[in-house]
Amino acid sequence: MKQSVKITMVGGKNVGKTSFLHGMYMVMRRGVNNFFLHTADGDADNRLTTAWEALNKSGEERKWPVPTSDTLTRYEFNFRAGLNRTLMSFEWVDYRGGALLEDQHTAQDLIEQLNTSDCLFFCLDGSELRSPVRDRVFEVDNRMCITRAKILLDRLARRVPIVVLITKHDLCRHRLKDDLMADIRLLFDAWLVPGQGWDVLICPVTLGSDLAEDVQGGRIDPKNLHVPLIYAMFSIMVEGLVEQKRKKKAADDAVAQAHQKVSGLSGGFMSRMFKGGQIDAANDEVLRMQNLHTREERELDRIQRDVALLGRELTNAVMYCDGERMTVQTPDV
Ligand SMILES: Nc1nc2c(ncn2[C@@H]2O[C@H](COP(=O)(O)OP(=O)(O)OP(=O)(O)O)[C@@H](O)[C@H]2O)c(=O)[nH]1
Ligand SMILES: [Mg+2]
Repeated sequence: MKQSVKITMVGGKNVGKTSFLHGMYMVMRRGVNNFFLHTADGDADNRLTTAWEALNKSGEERKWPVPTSDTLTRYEFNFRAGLNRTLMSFEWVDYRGGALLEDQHTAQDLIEQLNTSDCLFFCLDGSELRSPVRDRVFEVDNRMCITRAKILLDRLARRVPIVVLITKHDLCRHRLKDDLMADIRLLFDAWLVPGQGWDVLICPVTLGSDLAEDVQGGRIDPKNLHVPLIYAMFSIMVEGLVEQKRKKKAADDAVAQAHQKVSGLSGGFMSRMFKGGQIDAANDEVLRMQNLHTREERELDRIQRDVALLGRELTNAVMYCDGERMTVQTPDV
């Protein structure tokens, strides 16, 4: 299974990408149900922590992130089960808002970036969903760069899981869930229809429900910030699980073949006399294959267990797998 992956976050300007990252880091740094997010880079940890402290002040003292001005900001994180066991290391790339709209040169950079990503976060500003989008689809689409993102993603060499992050959900929390979902379908139809092969999580997040009324004074009280990352890790590990099942099957076959070779060689007394060396070598091969088999079986077991643990965190998540609504079935672990 991949041990090191890349997650890229894109969206329009000012939609709340950096604030989400800061909040997600702080929530997961403390840990959610024994999953943790840490960075080995002390400076990055300092920057993220300081930014979070500034955001947690109230009134004029509250400082929201400054708009991301570089083309992109990168972080290296370790996603852990328990404090010591790293499940996956990943690079997080926060793209400057509006990069989706820009010239060919930036677009080429972005395509290369997306092509090497294992999961994509697309941010939709919840303020756009304050009222039904039906009569404003083209404006919202343009402002949020939705069609642009769809075109870029369609050009990619492979399908990767997508998180549609509804940031600032506090601004549209007054609307019924079904009505919001109808708007999402209208905007993101291309990723939600069967036959296109996209796996999608739709996830509303907010840094605080009171922020809708007062963005400087409202209480910082993050909701759902860990769910998108858990989904990303879950999806990437499910892919790893399929690969590991294939490896385990290959190891099963190799053990069976090695056994066959031994029994082919050790027919009667005469063949045991003349083929003693070959029989020993074949027996060694059986042992080697059995050891390999044990390793692959243990690894499969480990991934299955981790996938089940991650899946438990997604039981309420709105997920689509190639256009079909999906729920996680979690066996006991
Ligand atoms: N109501 C509300 N406002 C938020 C929330 N998160 C962020 N904001 C507001 O959105 C603004 C922009 O947030 P950023 O995180 O800087 O957005 P961004 O997408 O990184 O912006 P660029 O880097 O300029 O593309 C902040 O200054 C806040 O005013 C939220 O959860 N609720
Ligand atoms: Mg930013």
